[in-house]
Amino acid sequence: MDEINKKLVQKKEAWAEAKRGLTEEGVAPDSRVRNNRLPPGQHTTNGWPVLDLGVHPSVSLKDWTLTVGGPIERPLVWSWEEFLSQPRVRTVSDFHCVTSWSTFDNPWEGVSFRHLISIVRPFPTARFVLFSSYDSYTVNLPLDACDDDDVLMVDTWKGLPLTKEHGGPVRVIVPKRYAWKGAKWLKTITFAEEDKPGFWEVRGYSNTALPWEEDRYGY
Ligand SMILES: Nc1nc2c(c(=O)[nH]1)N[C@H]1C(S)=C(S)[C@@H](COP(=O)(O)O)O[C@H]1N2
Ligand SMILES: [Mo]
Repeated sequence: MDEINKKLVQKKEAWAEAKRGLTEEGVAPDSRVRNNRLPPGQHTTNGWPVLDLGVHPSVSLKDWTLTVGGPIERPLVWSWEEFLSQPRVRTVSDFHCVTSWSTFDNPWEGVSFRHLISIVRPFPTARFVLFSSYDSYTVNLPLDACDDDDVLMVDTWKGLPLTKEHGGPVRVIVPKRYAWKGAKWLKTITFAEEDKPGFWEVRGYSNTALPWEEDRYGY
C-alpha cells in the first residue's frame, strides 16, 4: 500500500490556513469582472495534470463495485457490467483545479448523476451526498449540486478509457465546482440527511467550492 502524500497534504492545509477568506491574489473575493470562460485566479494549462493524495489504487474491473446507499428507496451495488449497461451520456466541460489550473473542453462519457437519482429515488429528507473512493478520499456536496445535467460518473475521456492516474475505472466530475469535488476511483455514494465535510473540507477548503465566486478556502 502506498502512503498518502503527507507533505502535499500539509502544504495545501497550510496554504488554506494562510489564505482563509482570500482569493489567490490575497484580496477578498469581490466583484471582479467575470471572464466568460476562465474563473478568476485561474489559468489554462495544456494537457491534463494529475493531482491527488499520491495513492493510485488499482481496482480490477472484476473486483470493481459501486455501492449506493443512504435514505433512498432502492440502495444498489453495481458491478462493472451493470455500470456499463446503464444509459450513457456524453458531455464536454471545463475542469478547474483549486491550485489554479483549468483545462477547457474535456470530452467525457459516462453515466449521469440524474440517471442514478432516477433509479435509487432519494427520500425527500436526503439533502447531501458523500462520495468515497478506493484511495479513502471523501468529498461532500449538497444533493442539489449533484442533481445537474453536467454531473457525471465518467469512465471515458477523449473517447478512451479513463486512466488509473485520472481515477479510472470511474470518477465523478462536477464541472460547476472546483475539481476536488469530483472523486477519482469512485467506490461509494452515500445520500444523507446531514452534511459531512470531506477530506479537503476538513483541511481548510471551502465547503461549497464555487470557481466563479473564487470560493477556494473556508472561512
Ligand atoms: N479519490 C480522489 N479523488 C480526487 C482527489 C484525490 O486525491 N483522491 N483529488 C482531487 C483534486 S484536488 C483534483 S484537482 C482532481 C484532480 O484530478 P486529476 O488528477 O484527474 O487531474 O481530483 C480530485 N479527486
Ligand atoms: Mo485540486
